[in-house]
Amino acid sequence: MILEVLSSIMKSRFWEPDIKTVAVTLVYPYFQPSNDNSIFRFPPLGLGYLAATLKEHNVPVELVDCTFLSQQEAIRRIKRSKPTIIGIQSMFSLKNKAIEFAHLLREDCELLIAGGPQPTSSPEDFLQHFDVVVVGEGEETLLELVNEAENGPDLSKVKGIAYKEGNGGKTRFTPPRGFIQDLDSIPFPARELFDNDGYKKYYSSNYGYTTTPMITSRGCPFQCDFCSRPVFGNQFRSRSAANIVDEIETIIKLGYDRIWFADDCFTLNRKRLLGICNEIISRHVRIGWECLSRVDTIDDEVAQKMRQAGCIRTFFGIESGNNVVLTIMKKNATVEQAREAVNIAKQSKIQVGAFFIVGYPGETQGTVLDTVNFASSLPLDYLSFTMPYPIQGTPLYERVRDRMAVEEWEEPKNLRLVKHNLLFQSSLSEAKLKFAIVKGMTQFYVRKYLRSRGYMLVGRPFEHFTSFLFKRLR
Ligand code: B12
Ligand code: SF4
Repeated sequence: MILEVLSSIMKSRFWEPDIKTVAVTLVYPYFQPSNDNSIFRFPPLGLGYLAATLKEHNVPVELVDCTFLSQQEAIRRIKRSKPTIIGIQSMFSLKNKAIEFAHLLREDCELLIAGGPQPTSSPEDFLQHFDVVVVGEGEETLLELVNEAENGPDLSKVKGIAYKEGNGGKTRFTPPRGFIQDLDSIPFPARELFDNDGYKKYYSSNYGYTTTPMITSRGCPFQCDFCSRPVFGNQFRSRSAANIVDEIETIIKLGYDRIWFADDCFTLNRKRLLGICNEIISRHVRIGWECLSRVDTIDDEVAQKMRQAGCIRTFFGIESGNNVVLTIMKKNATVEQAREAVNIAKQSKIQVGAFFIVGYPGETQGTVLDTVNFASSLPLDYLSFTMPYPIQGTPLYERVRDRMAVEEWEEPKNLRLVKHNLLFQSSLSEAKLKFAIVKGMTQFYVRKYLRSRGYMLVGRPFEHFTSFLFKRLR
């Protein structure tokens, strides 16, 4: 009798050790395409943050980043980790793969959770395949889900989620969680769970340097028409300069020689930016870095300080070479500002990359030509053109949703010359836009490598001839 009582007490929660019995496996279902040489190939920072929070609370956690794995190997690793909870990250482009994984892993866990930008903007699409969708920032929500999984679970208590009541019942949304205000309170991402060797090998063999991502702020107050900010929203929140540089030091210890700042706009707040640069300089921290900027945030003093603090390259979302189109995009910046920002950065010896979009709703063939001609005339070190991607929740999506040509984003086939698909019906055909992209890239390289004399001899006639062809093309 006494033994029975003792054993029932032992089994009760009172006797549980501090280590949780729920084990979590986090999955980034992205597979590197063959012949990949993208300058943006990163481990999943968001999952690194989730893993760090779980670890801080003694929750056993594993991270499976599929980037350098085969699907078979990825599934084997996930199953081998014997998870109670599987959490799968998804963004716009990973939706199909995340759902496929959910089906393959359904029997291998007790709770299947989707999280990330796409589940946040369209939870319903994921709830047909997952038990729970985490809406927004995941650190606190996932931890609470783990605690619930141990205790109940009573999902209705967890803020910031969507789930189906009963078996296939009504969708329930719990109250929103709200943004994490003190970003310094979040532990640094669990970088020891990233395949650092794999990423270093990838970068050093393709580019001769090694880089990894880090994020110093969350949220962006701008309202660009095509941009989806479901997770971090419009409220700009920043970490302190000291906290940022503390994390930079941990990255240096891992042996990387560059950092890619994944902030929506690293240069948004001038005072903050100068503060970070000064902290890097005063602590003698030496590492190269790259970041995303807006063209209206750069001036000479800022650029020089950035360079002094190690900035190697900055990327501007210039988007268009036509001010009317920039207004349609609600970019709140002009072509003139873009040229000036590129020149300012170059004068401070910062390399410049720029992103452009062709075929935006409201564009004419004239404005597309403005964009490719403007882009190729800039002294850029990196240039990319894309077609518009209408992502659910954006004003762009609302405008074209009735004329979507394909329901889902597909990874463009790697062997195609221009790796972009036009996802909606437009008066400017996909073939025409692809032609514009090839024209823009060719003009860019001709200018870059043939310099001004070569440009006058070859580049300019090429520009005129291809503009003529472009207008003829249907
Ligand atoms: C770095 C980055 C990339 C990298 C890769 C990212 C990676 N390895 O994770 C590269 C450059 C390759 C990339 C490519 C693209 N990207 Co991108 N990218 C980003 C960027 C700038 C930062 C991502 C990041 O690290 N965030 C920081 C971490 C901490 O946040 P997080 O990942 O969202 O994670 C948090 C939550 O989402 C949640 N969470 C995330 N996963 C999970 C999983 C679970 C289980 C749970 C519970 C919670 C959870 O918790 C985390 C912590 O709070 C974001 C913008 C942004 N601000 O996030 C765009 C963003 C994610 N990208 C976007 C897009 C559209 C693309 C492209 C389609 C662009 C294009 N036109 O080609 C391509 C897709 C390429 C492909 N083939 O998949 C959109 C996604 C929108 C959407 N609704 O899905 C974003 C939001 C940009 C934007 N504002 O439009 N991108
Ligand atoms: S495109 Fe950049 S500046 Fe515009 S809303 Fe998105 S993150 Fe902000």
